[in-house]
Amino acid sequence: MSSGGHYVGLIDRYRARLPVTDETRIVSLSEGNTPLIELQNLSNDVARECQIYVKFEGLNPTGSFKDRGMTMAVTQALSEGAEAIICASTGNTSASAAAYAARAGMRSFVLIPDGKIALGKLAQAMIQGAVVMQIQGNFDDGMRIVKEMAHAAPVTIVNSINPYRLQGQKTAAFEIVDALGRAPDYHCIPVGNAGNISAYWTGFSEYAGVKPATAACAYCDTDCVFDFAPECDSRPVMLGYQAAGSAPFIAGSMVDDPETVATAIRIGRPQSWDLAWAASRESGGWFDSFTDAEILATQKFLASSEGLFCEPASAISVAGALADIASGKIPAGSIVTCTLTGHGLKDPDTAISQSAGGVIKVAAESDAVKRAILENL
Ligand code: AN7
Repeated sequence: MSSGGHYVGLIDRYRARLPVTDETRIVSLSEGNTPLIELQNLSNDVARECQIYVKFEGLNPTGSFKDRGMTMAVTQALSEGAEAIICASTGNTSASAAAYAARAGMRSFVLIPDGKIALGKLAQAMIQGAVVMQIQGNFDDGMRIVKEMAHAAPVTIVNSINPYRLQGQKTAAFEIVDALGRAPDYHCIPVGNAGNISAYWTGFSEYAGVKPATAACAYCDTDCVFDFAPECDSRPVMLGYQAAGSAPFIAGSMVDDPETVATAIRIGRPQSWDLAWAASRESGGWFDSFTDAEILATQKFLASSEGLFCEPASAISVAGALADIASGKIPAGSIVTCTLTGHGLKDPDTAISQSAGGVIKVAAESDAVKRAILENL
């Protein structure tokens, strides 16, 4: 499929840096090319300190960043002749896998945790024709079983342990540098299974012409990044944020019973543990955690002050940026980018439950509506 100037997805846009050839049949929904939006309505103190931009990944075709990895993983699976894909998921991976499988004419199997999945994500997987298996366990249980299926059934795993996922996801870092004309000083990102922070580090490193010490490269272990002139001369410090009840990177070890309102990142045994630590160490970054109350307050702030409705897990990147600017860990004058990984519409229940009083019952009469307007101006 050739673009002829019309945007047809991230593989087409960055094909020289991705593991495809001219013959590859690309499975795409025109994902990527998401906006980088500067926050405008922060309190004066914070606003004076830094420029903060959000990469709104909720505007991908299935409403999350997972589409970047899925276009690459399903394209590869199809080129290898796979007939079916499988993943464990807290929700977004399943929604994306189901969509790209439908696009490719493949079967998809998804394992989701018992309860604790946002309604929108479940709806997506179901209507897009996935075989949805709700297991009596959490994401980590699902991940263990999916890995066992690699040898037990004819299915290709499309969780981020599939290196093609990270190759697709690294393009978000390219887009940020392309949009800013330089690398940010700090990049803030939610961490669950830890694939995305690893992919961003790969992307930022590749664009700076530096091979990361621990590379997440699907198709070679050579110095291929040096085939390109660098696009920028620095890499950001990588800051990974977790929910307090699901924070293995803060604990320094795996967590058995992860809990958080941010169900997307309710993960205790991240698969990309080593890659994420490498990204953090190499970049001089850190991990931190935030409570559910802090996560929800930031989600509400972004929606009500900036018009940016992201899901709870995504808001943690901005919670982290604001806290680290306030404490001085991120110095004044920095350019800070935050990934908003998923759209708020994914999880309407959580949004509604924290907006109590947001709906006023009014009689179907002009006077009553006028009174309500004047009382609420
Ligand atoms: C909105 O869908 O793991 O650290 O199974 O949906 O790369 O895992 C989702 C993860 C952040 C964490 N924000 O990214 C899944 C799944 C949102 C997410 C993350 C997820 P990783």
